Parts: sequence; structure tokens; C-alpha cells
Amino acid sequence: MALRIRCVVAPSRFNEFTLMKPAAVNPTFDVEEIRAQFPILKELVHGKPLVYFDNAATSQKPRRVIKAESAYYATINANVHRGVHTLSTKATEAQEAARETIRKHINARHAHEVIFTSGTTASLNLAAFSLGQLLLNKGDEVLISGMEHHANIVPWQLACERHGAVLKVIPVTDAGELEPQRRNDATGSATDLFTERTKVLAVSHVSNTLGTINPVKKLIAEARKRGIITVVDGAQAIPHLDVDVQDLGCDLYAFSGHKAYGPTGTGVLYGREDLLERMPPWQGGGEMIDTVTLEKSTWAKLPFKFEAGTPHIAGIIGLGEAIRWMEDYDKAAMAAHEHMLLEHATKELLAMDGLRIIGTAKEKVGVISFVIDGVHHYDLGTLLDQQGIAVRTGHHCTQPLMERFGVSGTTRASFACFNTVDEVDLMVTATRKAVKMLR
Ligand code: 7TS
Repeated sequence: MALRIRCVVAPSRFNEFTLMKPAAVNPTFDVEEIRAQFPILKELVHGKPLVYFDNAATSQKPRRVIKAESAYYATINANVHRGVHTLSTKATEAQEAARETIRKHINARHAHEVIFTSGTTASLNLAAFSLGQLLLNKGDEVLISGMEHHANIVPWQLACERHGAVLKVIPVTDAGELEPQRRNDATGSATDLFTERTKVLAVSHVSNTLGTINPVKKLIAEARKRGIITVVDGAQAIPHLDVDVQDLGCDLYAFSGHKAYGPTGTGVLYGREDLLERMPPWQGGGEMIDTVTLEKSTWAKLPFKFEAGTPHIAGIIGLGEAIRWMEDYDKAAMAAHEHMLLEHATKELLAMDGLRIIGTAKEKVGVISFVIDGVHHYDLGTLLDQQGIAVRTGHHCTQPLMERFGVSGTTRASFACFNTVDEVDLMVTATRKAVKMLR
């Protein structure tokens, strides 16, 4: 099998570390072949094989990503865009190769539209701070949805407070879908939530708690007709869906690397060039300036205007490798596998007495949240852990959504491409056992 050159770094030992045979490009999807690439799946937890169903919080990493990150430290560790020395040049080239990989992956027009951040939270704080400065005045409105992660609520609350703007919320239906029109119970008529004062629409592409895939393309088209700037929280979309920012038509798109098989502490804010040019920086410091005098500074060109300080170079290189790793597989086959796990888990869990699934939208990724009568999610999560099964319990950083569904928290299983039907069955059996103990 031919070796693929994965970055443009001049030949060095860095390439020896990273030039591994790519996984066989896999038209049929062989889950065992995929599992073999994740060292952590060999770990035992409480003496049991690890079943990892907390991928929405952070996914596990294939060996290639771990190697790419450590190869940077072992062979080319230096700061980027700073030195004339060889290591700095190589580190810079490796980082910029990752930027180009990500550009292609999300189909951005230019590499400088890809800004590196520490994760979705940082990306959305950047967006809210900078757009607030640029756009928001007293009485203006920012429209979010009732299923947002706190990272797509709190930064907008802060921005609204700073500028006297108002936060409006798209309601969520009982099935966990967005209802962008406000229904008037008395007349049965529906009113648009977009108003003349709406300046920003900020919604998640996929809900981390419900798994709902939101019709963001349609919402963006509606917003654009009205000249509204659109921000998409893609944290849960990047690992599962093909994301094409030009096709979506969004202005800004945020995601984390660590939920998409990449290293922790990595993330991206994609932005349309003309908007990024107009947006003011959100953090000041090294690298983001063109000139500094003691009176005044001017800004570097994109993307550096938004990348103050030393980035997580090793992580960014690892993220590039994670994206290339995903691209070696047929994304549709991966998605079909995860969907099969979701359907199987849904069917098996619903057969349990007193179990309710929160989030029954027609379009979902492999995320399943549930509550069980008489069982606290925390107790269930603890007992599942005793069986080596990692799920997340609690409000999943979506407290308003919990309130909407009248629950204090849920148990959530979130699947990745390396999960199996047998693992789902283990979870269902362990859940049944736990319920017997807890009721
Ligand atoms: N937006 C969504 C939709 C998310 O799911 C998350 C993290 C974030 C933003 C924040 O991402 P971060 O990488 O900056 O932390 N979601 C979760 C989760 O569901 N469980 O733990 C973290």
C-alpha cells in the first residue's frame, strides 16, 4: 500500500514518526479493524473491559493521533511563526498543514478562515465578544435555541449585558426539535422569531444532550435573507456529519478537536473572510499584532489577528491527523454504523419498564439520553461504571433544556465509530441489573 505524505514538513524524523501506513480505506466498515487502532480500548475498568459511551464529552484517540502529537515533541518542538531556525520552520509548516487539512475538510474557501482555539467554548466566546463589539446595540436581539450547550448561551448573555441587547430563544418541541416560529395558542397562528432587531442567530448543528440534528441550513437561509449573522455550534456535528461551511452558508462555525478523535485543548472557529476582517480581536498579545507602540497597536492579518499567544501546536498537529484519519474512512459508513447502534439501543432501552428517552427527533446522531422512574441518573452512572461502562450523567451543560423537559438530569450514552452492538447489549443488561438494585 502506498504511503501518503501527511504534511509538508521537510523530511526529518518527524516524518518517520508520522508516516505510518494509513488504515485500509474501508468501504465495508470493519469495526474490529477500527477498534484495534484505539489503545485505550484495551484498558480494564474495575476489572472489566472498558465500554466507552461518553464520546460527546470527549472521544477516544486513535494511535495515529497520539503518535503525531508526540512526534512533534520528540522531533520538531519549537514555537511557530517566530524563529528563523529549522525547528521553528518545521513546527510552523506542520501546524499550517493541519490548518489546510481542516480547511479542506469543512470546505472553507481559504486557510486563513480557519482560526485555532482551545475548543468550542473558546470559539463561541470569541464569536460573542467580537460580534458583540461589532454589531450589538441597545435593544438589538440575539437569537439562540432552547437546546444550546451553556457554551452557546452564557457568552451571548455576557455580550447582551455588555451592549444592552436582548437574548431570544427558539423553543424546543416535546420530541426535541426546534420550533423557530412562536405559536399563539389563542389563534393558532405562528409568528417568526426573527425580528427587525435580530442581529445574530447562534444555534447548535447537533444537540449534545438530545442528539437532534437541527435544520441549520434552512435556518441560516432564513437568517441571511434578513441580513442576520449566523453562528453554528458544530461541536457534536464534526465527528458525525459531513460539514461543508459554504454549502451551509454560515458566517461562523465552531467546533472542538477532542470530540472528533483529536487532542484535548484544540478547537476551531471558521469564519467567512469578509466578516473576520471586520470583527475586532478578542484577546491581545503576541502574534496577533502588526505593530505596537505604547499608544496604539494595529492587527496582524487573518488568521493571526485572532490567535494571540502560543497555540497548542502539538494538539493542532494531532487534530490535523485526526481529521485525516477520519477521512480515510467512508463517513457515510461510519454514520450508518453509529445509527445502527442508536436504533438498537433505542429499541432495547425502550423495552424497559419506566424508561423514557429524552430526545426523539426524526434526525439524530448516535446520542441517547434517558431517565428511569425511581432511579437517579447519578446512581445509575455509578453502577454502570462498576461494570466498566462509561456514560455521562447530569444536565450535560444544558440546564435550560433539562428544565424544558422537567428533569434534573439524564443518563446519556454517546456513540463513536468504534462502539459495537455487544457493548450496547452490555449497557442494557447492566442497566436492568442496576434498576433492580436501585428500586
Ligand atoms: N457545544 C456543544 C454542543 C457541546 O457538546 C460542547 C461540549 C461544547 C459546546 C463545549 O465544548 P468544549 O470542547 O469547549 O468543552 N459538550 C460536552 C458534553 O456533552 N459533555 O461534556 C462536554
